[in-house]
Amino acid sequence: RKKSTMGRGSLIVFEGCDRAGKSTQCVKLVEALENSGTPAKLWRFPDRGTAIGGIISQYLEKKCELEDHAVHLLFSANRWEAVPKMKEHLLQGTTLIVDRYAFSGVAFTAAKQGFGLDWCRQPDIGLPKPDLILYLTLTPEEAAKRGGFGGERYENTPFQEKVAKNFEHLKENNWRVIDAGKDMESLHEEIQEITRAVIKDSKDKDIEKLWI
Ligand code: Z5A
Ligand code: MG
Repeated sequence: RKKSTMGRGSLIVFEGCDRAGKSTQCVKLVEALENSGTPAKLWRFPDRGTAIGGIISQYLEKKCELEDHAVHLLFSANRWEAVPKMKEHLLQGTTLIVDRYAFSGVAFTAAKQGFGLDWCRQPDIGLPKPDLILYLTLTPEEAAKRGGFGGERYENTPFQEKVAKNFEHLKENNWRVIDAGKDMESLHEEIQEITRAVIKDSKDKDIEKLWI
């Protein structure tokens, strides 16, 4: 495996509530990094393009029903199946900008009846640990201004409120809370500044393991 002499890439994760602008900012960030000569690649979970991701997609679109524990494990498996490729990119010096990760996995399942944060965390223990989590927050009123909910599973206010509470419990010191109510460009500038500092800082560090 080729290791970059420029140092490794960073693992940067976007998390946050519905319509916060994660996908929008991920795309803009990858573009800005690449334009300035920093190798970067967009990644997203769930990755609906794999066999496991196909089942997840059907579930989210309400085309099939799955037992809650089982679907939680599928979301986790969908991350684990990506790990070899992710590590390869990181070691070759490419920064990965990831739209949702294990934190969504935990926050969403733990919002269901009968699930605790601790059980939900178990299958994702040991995944590559992000160097930075950009947590985009938006009030329900601001979210409503960005259009209504889509038709997918979980897209309703009471559920999203529980999810937001769960995210609060998962925060650690590598999280940065971003007020996502600002305009796209100001957000983009703020996010770029934070991200570039982290990329510089993590170049020579080992990739750690999540929740270990
Ligand atoms: N899920 C799970 O249960 N377990 C897991 O392990 C994982 C996920 C990984 C699918 O996710 C669902 O899977 C999700 C969590 C669950 N369920 N929910 N909810 P997804 O990532 O596919 O969800 P999505 O369809 O991408 O929606 P989103 O993530 O909620 O949206 P977003 O990416 O944060 O926002 P956006 O698409 O960038 O922007 C939304 C709209 O606002 C759009 O019209 C933009 O043009 C507009 N926008 C964006 N930024 C701004 C600003 N700054 N101002 C004004 N308007 C803006
Ligand atoms: Mg999105």
